[in-house]
Amino acid sequence: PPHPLFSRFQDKGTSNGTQSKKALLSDPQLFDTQFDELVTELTERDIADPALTDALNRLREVLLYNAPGGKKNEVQRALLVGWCIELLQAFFLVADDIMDASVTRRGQPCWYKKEGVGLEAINDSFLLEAAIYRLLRRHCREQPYYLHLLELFMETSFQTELGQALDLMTAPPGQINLSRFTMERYKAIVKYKTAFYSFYLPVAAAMYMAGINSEVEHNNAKHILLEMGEFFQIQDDYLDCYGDPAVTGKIGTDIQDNKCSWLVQRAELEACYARHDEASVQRVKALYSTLQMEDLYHRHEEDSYRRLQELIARHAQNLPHSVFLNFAKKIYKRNK
Ligand code: DMA
Ligand code: MG
Ligand code: MG
Ligand code: MG
Repeated sequence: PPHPLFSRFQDKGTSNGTQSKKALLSDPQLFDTQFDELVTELTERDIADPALTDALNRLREVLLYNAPGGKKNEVQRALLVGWCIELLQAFFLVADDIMDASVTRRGQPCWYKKEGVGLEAINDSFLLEAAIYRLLRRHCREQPYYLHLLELFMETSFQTELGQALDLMTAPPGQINLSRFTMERYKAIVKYKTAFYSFYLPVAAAMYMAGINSEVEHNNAKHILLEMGEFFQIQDDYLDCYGDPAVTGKIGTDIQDNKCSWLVQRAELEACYARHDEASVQRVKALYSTLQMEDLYHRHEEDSYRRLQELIARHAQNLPHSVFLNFAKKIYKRNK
């Protein structure tokens, strides 16, 4: 299914790309069409020896009689649950774009920005959410994992809503106070608003459908996926500023919205600078290194050396240049 991990950036809904892939994956007839093609591939294309005709006809008969049927239902249900995750994402995004005063999403105007929609989009987001539970009920009610999926979707929604609450209350319009933006707060926001629904949810849903219910297994998966989700949101913050809207499909609003974005690093300095404990010192150094201070310094060193040589050439007319150049050589590229 169209994996929710990618849909925030890649489902531009532009011309055809992702949309047609989605249609293909959710259409039972196309699933059967693919099977027909596989049968042809196995029985006609690969082997050309006419002596095998009878055996290949036999293979064809065996395939057609035995392969379709059972498993396909599970695949169809897995695709359905994939769509439910897409609906959950759509539900959050329609509301998120209103709250973030965004302009575009997936390469088109945000739903609430459309002529005649406006704040009715709030109810539309509720409709998208309701659709999830109707689909799950219709298609999965008899399955042993039905209750697990229901609880998973509800719990994930709650976690995401808590994350959005943190995100919004950390960004009060017009009130600049960078001390609100701590790394601890940042991590909590992104874990709850993004990592659960974008990363843990799809894998957990698949695990439940495959009958993997153990809490230990789920916690192991969660451990990895939440970490991945945190990085994903850091990328989202980076792209909000540096991404190309033609590629991301959305115009960034984090600066205007006073958001606690990963790019706002001053609070980290305020928390750790002028402190004597080793952990604080290391956090400042980590910040320096993400800002590529080493590169910056070396570039400055080169520039400065070049400028000085020019100065010496221009201004040291009576004294020998070596007086200055020897001095310069002593300090440039020094490491002690
Ligand atoms: C999105 O955070 C979180 C949810 C729950 C939709 P965001 O506002 O940074 O996302 P985007 O950049 O896609 O608007
Ligand atoms: Mg947003
Ligand atoms: Mg948001
Ligand atoms: Mg964003």
